[in-house]
Amino acid sequence: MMIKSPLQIARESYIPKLPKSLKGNVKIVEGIKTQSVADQAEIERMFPNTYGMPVITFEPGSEAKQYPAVKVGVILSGGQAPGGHNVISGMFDGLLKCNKVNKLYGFLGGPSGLVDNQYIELTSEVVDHYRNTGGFDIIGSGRTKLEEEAQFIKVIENCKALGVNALVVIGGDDSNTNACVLAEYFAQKKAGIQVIGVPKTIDGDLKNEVVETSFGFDTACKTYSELIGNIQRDANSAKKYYHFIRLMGRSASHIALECALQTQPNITIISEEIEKKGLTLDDIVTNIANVVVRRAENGENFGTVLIPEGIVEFVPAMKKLIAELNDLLAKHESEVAVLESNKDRRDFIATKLSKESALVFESLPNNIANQLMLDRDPHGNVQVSMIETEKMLIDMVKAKLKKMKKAGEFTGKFAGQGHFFGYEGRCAAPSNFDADYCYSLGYTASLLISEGKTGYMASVKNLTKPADQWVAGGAPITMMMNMEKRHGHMKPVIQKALVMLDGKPFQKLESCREEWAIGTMYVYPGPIQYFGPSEVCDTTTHTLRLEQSL
Ligand code: FBP
Repeated sequence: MMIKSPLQIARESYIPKLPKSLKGNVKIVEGIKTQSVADQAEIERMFPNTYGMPVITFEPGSEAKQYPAVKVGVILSGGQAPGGHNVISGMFDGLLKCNKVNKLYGFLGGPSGLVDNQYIELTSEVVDHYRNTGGFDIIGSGRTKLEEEAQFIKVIENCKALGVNALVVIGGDDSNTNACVLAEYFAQKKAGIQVIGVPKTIDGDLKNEVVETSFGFDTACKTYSELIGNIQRDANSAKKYYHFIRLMGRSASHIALECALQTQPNITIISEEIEKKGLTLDDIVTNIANVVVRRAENGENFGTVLIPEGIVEFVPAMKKLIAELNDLLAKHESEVAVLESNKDRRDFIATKLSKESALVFESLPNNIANQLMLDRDPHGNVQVSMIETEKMLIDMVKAKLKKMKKAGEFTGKFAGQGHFFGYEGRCAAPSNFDADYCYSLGYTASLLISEGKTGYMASVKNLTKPADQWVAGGAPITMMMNMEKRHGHMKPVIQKALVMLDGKPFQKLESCREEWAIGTMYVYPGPIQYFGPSEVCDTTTHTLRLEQSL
């Protein structure tokens, strides 16, 4: 039996807000033919059935439509993000609104559930317990990559046996890439199974002209910002520690940037800026040390430093090293697997690297070098959440300050505390924004299915406006794709959205940096509020508000 907290019970009766256009009869409006963001000829050749479709918008319609009955399967894919349960409840309600006999099945444990035929029927008895809650535990999630034809055939067999004629993949860029590949395969094979994607990820890196933000980013950033604010108040009270806080987000620094805008820490590292400026690790350490020295001159031997978890992939020499490691680890997988110790693995790999990368690799602390050699995830990504860069930077800053002290350039004190925030925010109860956004996305996905669409991602736009002015529709996933190297081979994938250095959110940070570094201008956002004034409960991220400000 599920034990519910008082807040969970109170949130069960929260009715998520829907865009006005989805509340009554709906008509579909199609835009012009689309193109992929890059590598158009190659993507068109690989996706002949799903390339070039138009963007779709749902607008209020005058007639009630008779939608055909459908049986829909849903999976949650990849890392948890607040609001996944609301996508499912929005789909469930939307499907029943389209046709009372529609059915929804949840495949268990992510994409592997589709292949292994593990599922449950999602009835109101199940769904109602999960409305407005965090987590993906209603059906679980996983990171299995569906890429072998044998897996696709199994999925078709399992769907046919259950009578499922549409699948919804709730996932990030890699999972939606999978959704696109599946949609194309099913279309080619005339399997009669539609595939719709939903943009999920706390990382905020699945966004483009048709997807304004991925769900979960809002709640996760608010959760981390609450914690950062608390730490800042502790730092400002005790006045004795520098807190180095690494934040999840994979390659992109959206989470670090958003949390910085919410909390105004002393230093915020943005990976994309490091790459653009070609900064070395030593440059980063020197910049931090200089702020420590200047704050010490004002008698302030404390502070906060935000570090995006993907930073190592952006320091040019490290980036080159990681690219070489990715290829080498894929090429020599079996040889590396039989080596017994980390030292053996490091020595073996060092001999295969280019001279330049071997030097960088050997200069790293052993634990960081070991972490860089860990298995890639099923999509070929370095598991940056396992690389403890906050500890590495504390050690390097400490060493630099020791030298500066000897040279008479630093007279203060330095004590570092490392933190890593990621898992703390991924299953938080969704903010009102994410509860509404996710429910609307799920509802939109059910309409896309009922309209017979495949290869589309549900999209809900105009998100800084009140929810009834949001604009719902769908965008062909192929329009988001380009070719990238994965596991040593060029593959079609959804292009990741990194922080734009000419974008308003970064420019805002840049304009405040000096003031926030030396002054102590902390903001303490406090916990997410669910009940109370709209400006406290419903406002979304600084990132979205700045991006959409005129
Ligand atoms: P998705 O890209 O699947 O949404 O996952 C996001 C994320 O939370 C990253 O921020 C983090 O690096 C990674 O998942 C951690 O993966 P895992 O859950 O496998 O530890």
